[in-house]
Amino acid sequence: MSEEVVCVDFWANGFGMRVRIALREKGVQFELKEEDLRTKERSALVLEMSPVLRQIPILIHHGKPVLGSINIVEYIDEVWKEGPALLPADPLDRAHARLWAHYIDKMLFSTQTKFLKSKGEAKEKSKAELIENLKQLEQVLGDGNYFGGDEFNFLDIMLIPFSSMFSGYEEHGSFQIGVECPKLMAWVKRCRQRESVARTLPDDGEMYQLHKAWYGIE
Ligand SMILES: N[C@@H](CCC(=O)N[C@@H](CS)C(=O)NCC(=O)O)C(=O)O
Repeated sequence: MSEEVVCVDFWANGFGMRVRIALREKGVQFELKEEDLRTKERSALVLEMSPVLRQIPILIHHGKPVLGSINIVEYIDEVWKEGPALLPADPLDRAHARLWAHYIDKMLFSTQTKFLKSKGEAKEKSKAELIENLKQLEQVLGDGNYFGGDEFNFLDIMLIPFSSMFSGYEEHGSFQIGVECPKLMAWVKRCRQRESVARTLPDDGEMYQLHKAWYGIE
Protein backbone atom coordinates (compact mmCIF):
# COMPACT_ATOMS: atom_id res chain seq x y z
CA MET A 1 0.00 0.00 0.00
CA SER A 2 1.43 3.37 -0.89
CA GLU A 3 1.44 5.44 2.27
CA GLU A 4 0.38 8.85 1.10
CA VAL A 5 -0.74 10.48 4.33
CA VAL A 6 -1.47 14.17 4.86
CA CYS A 7 -2.69 15.80 8.06
CA VAL A 8 -4.30 19.21 7.71
CA ASP A 9 -4.11 20.95 11.05
CA PHE A 10 -3.25 24.08 13.05
CA TRP A 11 -0.41 23.87 15.58
CA ALA A 12 -2.69 24.80 18.53
CA ASN A 13 -5.65 22.60 17.60
CA GLY A 14 -6.18 20.09 20.43
CA PHE A 15 -8.37 17.90 18.21
CA GLY A 16 -5.65 17.77 15.59
CA MET A 17 -2.93 17.03 18.14
CA ARG A 18 -4.76 13.75 18.75
CA VAL A 19 -4.27 12.79 15.11
CA ARG A 20 -0.61 13.75 15.06
CA ILE A 21 0.08 11.82 18.30
CA ALA A 22 -1.73 8.73 16.95
CA LEU A 23 0.25 8.82 13.67
CA ARG A 24 3.51 9.20 15.61
CA GLU A 25 2.61 6.37 17.98
CA LYS A 26 2.07 4.16 14.94
CA GLY A 27 5.27 5.36 13.26
CA VAL A 28 3.36 6.58 10.19
CA GLN A 29 5.20 9.16 8.06
CA PHE A 30 2.92 12.06 7.15
CA GLU A 31 2.96 15.47 5.60
CA LEU A 32 1.63 18.23 7.82
CA LYS A 33 -0.27 21.00 6.06
CA GLU A 34 -0.75 23.95 8.37
CA GLU A 35 -4.14 25.68 8.28
CA ASP A 36 -4.05 28.98 10.14
CA LEU A 37 -7.19 29.15 12.29
CA ARG A 38 -6.42 32.77 13.22
CA THR A 39 -7.91 33.77 9.87
CA LYS A 40 -11.61 33.19 9.13
CA GLU A 41 -11.04 32.06 5.54
CA ARG A 42 -10.53 28.33 5.09
CA SER A 43 -8.05 27.13 2.47
CA ALA A 44 -9.11 25.60 -0.83
CA LEU A 45 -7.85 22.25 0.48
CA VAL A 46 -10.11 22.36 3.57
CA LEU A 47 -13.11 23.45 1.49
CA GLU A 48 -12.47 20.61 -0.94
CA MET A 49 -11.85 17.91 1.69
CA SER A 50 -14.43 19.03 4.27
CA PRO A 51 -17.05 21.04 2.34
CA VAL A 52 -19.80 20.56 4.94
CA LEU A 53 -18.04 20.88 8.31
CA ARG A 54 -15.09 23.02 7.08
CA GLN A 55 -13.16 21.90 10.13
CA ILE A 56 -9.74 20.56 10.92
CA PRO A 57 -8.13 18.14 11.60
CA ILE A 58 -8.47 16.34 8.30
CA LEU A 59 -6.54 13.17 7.56
CA ILE A 60 -6.07 12.67 3.84
CA HIS A 61 -5.18 9.10 2.99
CA HIS A 62 -4.57 8.28 -0.68
CA GLY A 63 -6.36 11.51 -1.57
CA LYS A 64 -9.50 10.73 0.47
CA PRO A 65 -10.52 12.66 3.59
CA VAL A 66 -11.26 11.22 7.01
CA LEU A 67 -12.93 13.69 9.37
CA GLY A 68 -13.48 14.13 13.10
CA SER A 69 -10.58 13.50 15.47
CA ILE A 70 -12.13 10.55 17.34
CA ASN A 71 -13.10 8.95 14.05
CA ILE A 72 -9.65 9.64 12.56
CA VAL A 73 -7.78 8.06 15.50
CA GLU A 74 -9.99 4.97 15.18
CA TYR A 75 -9.28 4.89 11.43
CA ILE A 76 -5.52 5.14 12.06
CA ASP A 77 -5.76 2.24 14.50
CA GLU A 78 -7.65 0.10 11.98
CA VAL A 79 -5.45 0.86 8.99
CA TRP A 80 -1.96 0.68 10.57
CA LYS A 81 -2.40 -2.52 12.50
CA GLU A 82 1.33 -3.23 12.64
CA GLY A 83 1.92 -0.40 15.16
CA PRO A 84 0.84 -0.56 18.82
CA ALA A 85 -2.94 -0.99 19.25
CA LEU A 86 -4.57 2.28 20.29
CA LEU A 87 -8.09 1.12 21.11
CA PRO A 88 -8.58 -1.52 23.80
CA ALA A 89 -9.10 -5.09 22.55
CA ASP A 90 -12.20 -5.72 24.66
CA PRO A 91 -15.49 -4.29 23.24
CA LEU A 92 -16.65 -3.14 26.67
CA ASP A 93 -13.37 -1.32 27.28
CA ARG A 94 -13.64 0.23 23.80
CA ALA A 95 -17.17 1.44 24.54
CA HIS A 96 -15.95 2.93 27.85
CA ALA A 97 -13.02 4.70 26.12
CA ARG A 98 -15.31 6.16 23.43
CA LEU A 99 -17.79 7.39 26.04
CA TRP A 100 -15.09 9.33 27.89
CA ALA A 101 -13.67 10.67 24.64
CA HIS A 102 -17.12 12.18 24.01
CA TYR A 103 -17.17 13.51 27.57
CA ILE A 104 -13.90 15.37 26.87
CA ASP A 105 -15.38 16.92 23.71
CA LYS A 106 -18.81 17.73 25.05
CA MET A 107 -17.98 18.67 28.64
CA LEU A 108 -14.33 19.60 29.14
CA PHE A 109 -13.93 21.46 25.84
CA SER A 110 -17.15 23.43 26.20
CA THR A 111 -16.43 24.23 29.86
CA GLN A 112 -12.95 25.44 28.83
CA THR A 113 -14.52 27.77 26.28
CA LYS A 114 -17.04 29.15 28.83
CA PHE A 115 -14.29 29.61 31.42
CA LEU A 116 -12.02 31.53 29.05
CA LYS A 117 -14.80 33.67 27.62
CA SER A 118 -16.61 34.64 30.81
CA LYS A 119 -15.97 37.19 33.51
CA GLY A 120 -16.99 37.72 37.15
CA GLU A 121 -19.56 35.33 38.58
CA ALA A 122 -19.91 33.35 35.35
CA LYS A 123 -16.16 32.82 35.27
CA GLU A 124 -16.14 31.53 38.87
CA LYS A 125 -19.03 29.18 38.05
CA SER A 126 -17.31 27.78 34.98
CA LYS A 127 -14.02 27.50 36.88
CA ALA A 128 -15.81 25.28 39.44
CA GLU A 129 -17.28 23.25 36.55
CA LEU A 130 -13.87 22.91 34.93
CA ILE A 131 -12.35 21.60 38.16
CA GLU A 132 -15.28 19.15 38.46
CA ASN A 133 -14.67 17.94 34.87
CA LEU A 134 -10.97 17.41 35.62
CA LYS A 135 -11.76 15.60 38.88
CA GLN A 136 -14.22 13.39 37.02
CA LEU A 137 -11.51 12.49 34.51
CA GLU A 138 -9.06 11.84 37.34
CA GLN A 139 -11.58 9.40 38.78
CA VAL A 140 -11.75 7.59 35.43
CA LEU A 141 -7.94 7.40 35.41
CA GLY A 142 -8.01 5.87 38.90
CA ASP A 143 -4.66 4.54 40.10
CA GLY A 144 -3.45 3.42 36.69
CA ASN A 145 -0.46 4.87 34.89
CA TYR A 146 -2.64 5.51 31.83
CA PHE A 147 -6.36 5.64 31.10
CA GLY A 148 -6.20 2.27 29.41
CA GLY A 149 -4.25 0.68 32.28
CA ASP A 150 -0.52 0.03 31.87
CA GLU A 151 -0.21 1.19 28.29
CA PHE A 152 -0.64 4.63 26.73
CA ASN A 153 -3.61 4.36 24.38
CA PHE A 154 -6.77 5.85 22.88
CA LEU A 155 -8.18 7.79 25.84
CA ASP A 156 -4.76 9.16 26.75
CA ILE A 157 -4.50 10.46 23.17
CA MET A 158 -7.95 12.04 23.48
CA LEU A 159 -7.11 14.01 26.63
CA ILE A 160 -3.39 14.81 26.62
CA PRO A 161 -3.65 17.63 24.01
CA PHE A 162 -5.88 19.57 26.41
CA SER A 163 -3.08 19.55 29.00
CA SER A 164 -1.33 22.20 26.93
CA MET A 165 -3.95 24.61 28.28
CA PHE A 166 -3.63 23.46 31.92
CA SER A 167 -1.09 26.12 32.88
CA GLY A 168 -3.35 28.61 31.07
CA TYR A 169 -6.30 27.44 33.22
CA GLU A 170 -4.16 27.92 36.32
CA GLU A 171 -3.13 31.43 35.35
CA HIS A 172 -6.61 32.42 34.22
CA GLY A 173 -8.34 31.04 37.33
CA SER A 174 -5.59 31.41 39.97
CA PHE A 175 -5.66 27.79 41.07
CA GLN A 176 -3.36 24.78 40.94
CA ILE A 177 -4.51 21.69 39.07
CA GLY A 178 -1.84 19.67 40.91
CA VAL A 179 -3.59 20.47 44.20
CA GLU A 180 -7.07 19.65 42.88
CA CYS A 181 -6.05 16.64 40.78
CA PRO A 182 -2.60 15.32 41.76
CA LYS A 183 -2.98 11.97 39.95
CA LEU A 184 -4.08 13.68 36.76
CA MET A 185 -1.04 15.97 36.84
CA ALA A 186 1.27 13.00 37.42
CA TRP A 187 -0.35 11.37 34.37
CA VAL A 188 0.31 14.56 32.32
CA LYS A 189 4.01 14.43 33.24
CA ARG A 190 4.15 10.73 32.36
CA CYS A 191 2.51 11.22 28.96
CA ARG A 192 4.71 14.19 28.12
CA GLN A 193 7.76 11.97 28.38
CA ARG A 194 6.60 10.10 25.30
CA GLU A 195 8.19 11.17 22.04
CA SER A 196 4.86 11.25 20.19
CA VAL A 197 3.42 13.65 22.76
CA ALA A 198 6.54 15.79 23.29
CA ARG A 199 6.87 16.33 19.52
CA THR A 200 3.23 17.29 19.15
CA LEU A 201 2.25 19.47 22.10
CA PRO A 202 3.00 23.18 21.69
CA ASP A 203 4.58 25.37 24.32
CA ASP A 204 2.07 25.93 27.17
CA GLY A 205 2.81 29.67 27.32
CA GLU A 206 2.26 30.18 23.58
CA MET A 207 -0.96 28.21 23.82
CA TYR A 208 -2.33 30.51 26.55
CA GLN A 209 -1.17 33.63 24.70
CA LEU A 210 -3.09 32.48 21.62
CA HIS A 211 -6.24 31.81 23.68
CA LYS A 212 -5.88 35.21 25.39
CA ALA A 213 -5.84 36.88 21.98
CA TRP A 214 -8.77 34.74 20.77
CA TYR A 215 -10.97 35.44 23.77
CA GLY A 216 -9.83 39.02 24.43
CA ILE A 217 -8.39 38.13 27.85
CA GLU A 218 -6.39 41.02 29.36
N1 LIG B 1 -15.35 17.25 16.51
C1 LIG B 1 -14.31 17.76 15.65
C2 LIG B 1 -14.02 19.18 16.07
C3 LIG B 1 -13.07 19.89 15.13
C4 LIG B 1 -13.15 21.40 15.32
O1 LIG B 1 -14.01 21.93 16.06
N2 LIG B 1 -12.27 22.08 14.63
C5 LIG B 1 -12.27 23.54 14.69
C6 LIG B 1 -11.06 24.05 15.43
S1 LIG B 1 -11.08 23.62 17.12
C7 LIG B 1 -12.23 24.10 13.28
O2 LIG B 1 -11.64 23.52 12.38
N3 LIG B 1 -12.85 25.24 13.06
C8 LIG B 1 -12.90 25.86 11.76
C9 LIG B 1 -12.86 27.34 11.84
O3 LIG B 1 -12.67 27.88 12.94
O4 LIG B 1 -13.01 27.95 10.78
C10 LIG B 1 -13.06 16.89 15.81
O5 LIG B 1 -12.97 16.17 16.80
O6 LIG B 1 -12.23 16.88 14.90
